[in-house]
Order: sequence, then C-alpha cells, then structure tokens
Amino acid sequence: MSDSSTTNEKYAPSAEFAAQANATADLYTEADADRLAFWDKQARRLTWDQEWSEVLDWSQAPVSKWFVGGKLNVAANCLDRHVDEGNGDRVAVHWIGEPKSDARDITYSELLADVSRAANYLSSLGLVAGDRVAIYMPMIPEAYIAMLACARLGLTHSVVFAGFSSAALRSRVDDAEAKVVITSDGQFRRGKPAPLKAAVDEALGSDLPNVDGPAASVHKVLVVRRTGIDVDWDAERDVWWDEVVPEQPDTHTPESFDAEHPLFLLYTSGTTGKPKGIVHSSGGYLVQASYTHYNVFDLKPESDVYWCTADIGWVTGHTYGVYGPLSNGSTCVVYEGTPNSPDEHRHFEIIEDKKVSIYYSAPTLVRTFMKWGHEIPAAHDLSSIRVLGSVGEPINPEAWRWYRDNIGGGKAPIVDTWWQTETGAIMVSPLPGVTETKPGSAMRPLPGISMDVVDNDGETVASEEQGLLVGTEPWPAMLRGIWGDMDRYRDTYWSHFAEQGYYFAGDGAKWDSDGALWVLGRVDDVMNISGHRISTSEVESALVGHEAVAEAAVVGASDEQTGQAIVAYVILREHHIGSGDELVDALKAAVSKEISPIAKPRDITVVPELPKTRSGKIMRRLLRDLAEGREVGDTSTLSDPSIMEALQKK
Ligand code: 6R9
Repeated sequence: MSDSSTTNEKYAPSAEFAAQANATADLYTEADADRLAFWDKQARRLTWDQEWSEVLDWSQAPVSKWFVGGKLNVAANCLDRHVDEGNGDRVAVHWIGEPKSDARDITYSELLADVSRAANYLSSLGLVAGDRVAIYMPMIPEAYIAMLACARLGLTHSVVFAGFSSAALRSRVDDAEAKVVITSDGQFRRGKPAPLKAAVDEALGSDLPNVDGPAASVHKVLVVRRTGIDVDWDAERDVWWDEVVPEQPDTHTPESFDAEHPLFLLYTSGTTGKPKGIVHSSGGYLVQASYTHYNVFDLKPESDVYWCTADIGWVTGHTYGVYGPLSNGSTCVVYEGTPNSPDEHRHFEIIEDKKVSIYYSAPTLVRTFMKWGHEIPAAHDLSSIRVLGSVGEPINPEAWRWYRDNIGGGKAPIVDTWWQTETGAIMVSPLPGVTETKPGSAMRPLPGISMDVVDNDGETVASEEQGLLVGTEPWPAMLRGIWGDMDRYRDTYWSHFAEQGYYFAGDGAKWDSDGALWVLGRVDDVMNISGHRISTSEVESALVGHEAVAEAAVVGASDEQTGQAIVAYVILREHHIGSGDELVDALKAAVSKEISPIAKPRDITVVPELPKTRSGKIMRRLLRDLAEGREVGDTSTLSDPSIMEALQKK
C-alpha cells in the first residue's frame, strides 16, 4: 500500500538534540538486563497510593496483571499531582475552537476544579466504580473533563467517535451496557453547527433497524451546550451540563483503584463485522503511556507545547491526547476543527501562534498538506517545532521527507510510532536523540518491549524477508481482553502462535539488514483508511443491509491520499429499485449512515457474480488485483474461472 521498500537513506540525530534528550541508549541496556526491573522503575514515574507486590503476574496468560496489588487514581496522576507540586498555574490545555473567536486556556488548577465538579455530579447520579459511561463528543474541553471525571471515579469510559453513526453508537452503548451518555447539542464543522444530540436520540430510541426497543441500560444523557442549535428534549432522561455541573463543589477526594481496574473500553474493527470492545487497565496502561510519551516525544513539561492532532474517538486521542501528556504535566493544544477550516493555513497558524514544539499527526494528513502545497506551511514561522511524530499507517518515504523538510525545518527528528488500540501505547519507534532513522521505518521496539517478525511456524524470519509482526513478551499497556468475549480475545490474538505464546498483531513486517523494522500493512481483512481501521465485513454487512443488494465483497485498494480506499463489488437483488449512478450514490450514503463517512466506499461496481473458491469463500485477493488495476493473479482455485474475465471486461 505504501512505498515501503527498504532505503538506506539514514538520518542521524544531531549532537545538539542528543545532548539534551530525555532518552539515552542506557534505556535499552537497562531493559535488556532485566525487563521487569526496568518496568518497576518506570512505574515509579507515577504516584501510587499503594505499592505493588509483583511487577507482572502472567500465570493467567494471555490475561496479564501488572503491578499486582498496586493502587492509584489515574486522574489524580494527571491533575492533582501537578497542582501539589506547584505547577497549578501551568496551562494544561490551550483549547482552540473551530470558530476563530473561540479559544480558552485551562491551567492544571482549573482543569482539576472542572474535573472535580463533573465527578461530583456523576457520583450524585449514583454511578459507582466499574459502571460504564459512553462519551460521544466533539473536541471540546468538556470531552477531556468527562474522560478525566470518569477516570477519577473509576467509571469505565467508552468514547465513541462523534463522526460515527447513531447505529454505531447504539451497538457500543448496548455492548457495554452504558448507564450514562455524555454528548453535546451539536458540533462545528467547517464553520457550521451540525447536530449531534439528534444522533444520540436516534441511537437510544427504538427506530433503528436491528434494535429491540429503546436502549435499556441508559438512565441519563448529559448534554453540553456547544452550538446553541435546537434539540429535542426528554425531560426524564436529558440534562444540560451547564445547569448541573457548574454548581457542584470544585473539590473532590480521589479514591484509589486497583492497578487492574478497567480505565476504558475502546471499540475497534476486527475481521468480523462486530466491533471489539478493547479493555484497558489503569496502572499498566498509565505507566506505559507516561513512559513512552516522555521518552519518544522528548517532552520537557516546563517549556514544550505539545499537539497531538488525533480525535479522542481514537486510541491515539486517549493515550497521547489525554493520559500520556497530562500524566507528564504537558501543555497541550486541543483543536476542535478540521485542518482546512476556515482555510488550509489553520494548523500552521496554530503552530505559529502557540509555538507548538511537538507535533504528532498521521501520514494521511501529511499527504494532504503535500497536496495543498509547501507554500502554505512556508508562509508561517514554524521554527518552534523540534519533534515530529507519525502514527496510524506506514508513512511513505516521500511524505516522511516532506514532513521533515517543510514542517520540521529540515532538522526535527521524526518519530514513526507503531502501535495499536490493543497495545494501548507505543511499541515500536525511534528514540529521538538516540536512534538513527530511515524514512518509512518505525525502526525498533522501545526499551522494555519485545517484538519479532516470524513465519507461520513462529520462527524469526531472515532479514529482508516478509513475515508476521508479533509481541513475544507481555507489556504493561496491553489490552486485558475484549469486553464480554474473552474467547474472542484468545482466538483473535493468541491462537496463531499458541505454542510460542506470542501476540499476533495482524500486521505484516520485515527486519532489514540493519535490524530496522518495517511495518508493511495489515495481513487480515482490516482496511486502513486514513489511519482508521474499518473491516471489510463491516462494510459488506452495511451494503447487504440495503434492500437493493444481494451480496457484497469489499477490498482495500491502495490510494494516494488515504493510504487505502474502500472498493466494493455488489450483486443486486432480482427486483431491486433504482439503478446506475443514483443507486451507487444511495449505497454509498447507506454505508456512511450505517457506519460513518470514513467507511464510505470510493468505488462501487455492480457485478453479476463474485469470484469464489469451491468452498464458497470470496477471493478478495483477486478483487484487490482488479481494484488496483493489476494483472489478476492465479484464478485456478475459483469455482468458475470465467467470472474474473467477465469482471475485468467491466
Ligand atoms: C495507534 C493506531 C492499528 C493499526 C496497526 C497498523 C497501523 C499504526 C503505524 C501503523 C505502520 C505505523 N499502524 N501505526 N502501520 N506504521 N507507525 O493507529 O491504532 O487504530 O488500532 O490501528 O494501524 O496496521 O495494526 P489502531
């Protein structure tokens, strides 16, 4: 999907950067000497209310326990600790709204007071530790406050991306049996308010297909007034945030929770249609979030301005938008809008204005910037930038160079960070100031992390040979399971290499002859659209959900802009209504509504037949060849090889 050919182009860290870097090569030495002692030491970055008796208990593998018996409060580690240490006046969040007139700086003391009020309100609803709360919000301060208030009370949050449909929200609310939904009346999108609460009303009601009456678990919907647009109101269920939260006491005593207490669930696409609720812990998660954020981004809390552009709806927005940076006392930029609102200068204006020094974003955005042209960043003073990060998909070397030259002043180190919703925190990345980087390679597992590239038998592959990326030892931020489905957890991640006890990441990779790791993309039926995971079967079931469609096959085809794009082949029902472009548009709209606009297929082709094996499996490999305009591969296992010829003619 991207140009991942090994290059020998190397960028050594400058002596100047190395001299001031947080991380040194000693981290590798220490971790190699004694991995668990290394993590024991890293855990002491945080404030614990009770010390652990054991670093790792792996006796119930593949479910791990880290910092066994340790107790802490995640929110207190992100807020109270900094205030207690005399840093209450430091800005925690430079919030920048989409409308240019909207901005607000929030100090650590103010954020602590806001979180305390929200926590006091949530506990007044009778919620207790372990209850689930769904958060469906745009990038506004209250979204951060809501997450941290949940963390403070031990309520397990489930953030659902505000771009997801009401059907997606409903299935997540039901799966987690969330008791409360926190949302806003609307959100600003390209200068205009768009409704959001309306989607919550639809989700919780009984009108969606495949639901059995209203969402039974939800008692309250807490609504932030963001845009002032009209909303429907259920007086029993709905409550305005600004009518109940501000009047609450602004202090709150945090309780300590077990290191293994579930901090959050985050749903992600798997190879089957049903999204998986990935479960994350409190202690191990925060240890690795904090350690990686400090070392990979070289964070200097007193002087850096850090901006992770990810929405809180994604894991990057959790670990590097909220928990990693706040645990380290960072000053963060949080921006509500899109990069081209009101015009393509917006991100660069923000960097210039706030003197952003660490910028963490995704290859798809870098490619968009490239398309807009280098004159746009060149019109701004970006000299504050000193570290650049990339995440979400392999970054092609061309985009890597452009990023460094045009945003990083030709000198800022780039940290290409490989990790997953499941891993919780960064696993593979260069350490700036230590690692010589190669454009397009995530380089090497971080100190304390053990990974390998293996063949189907679990043997390490020779360098330059493609294999499967695996985790060979447990790590603190690893997922603790799939919510409500531990069999699926074992099956999805641990059954491929059960004998070796390896974690199967689902990515193809290789080591090059210098020992650098190259991640080559997914090996399963998960597509990567602009860094967002969408499964082929999710889109297929949305298409088949449309009355005109009898059968659908979906593949991810490489796309210059979005990394991969969704290409669908559909067989229509005998007596369907509509045809031609109109029908194709209706199908695209149906997927967009059922899942999210991100999942909208780029192309939909109506076909008479799909290529299948004799056992009835759709051969996606052949459809991918077709979608990418390649010569079609071996068709000998097809039940009817002539089908591909017919499709090619189309
Ligand atoms: C953090 C996040 C995980 C999948 C992962 C892989 C791809 C992420 C990458 C990368 C190459 C990188 N991926 N970072 N591929 N280089 N630096 O993105 O989590 O949304 O769960 O996606 O994304 O394919 O398996 P998530």
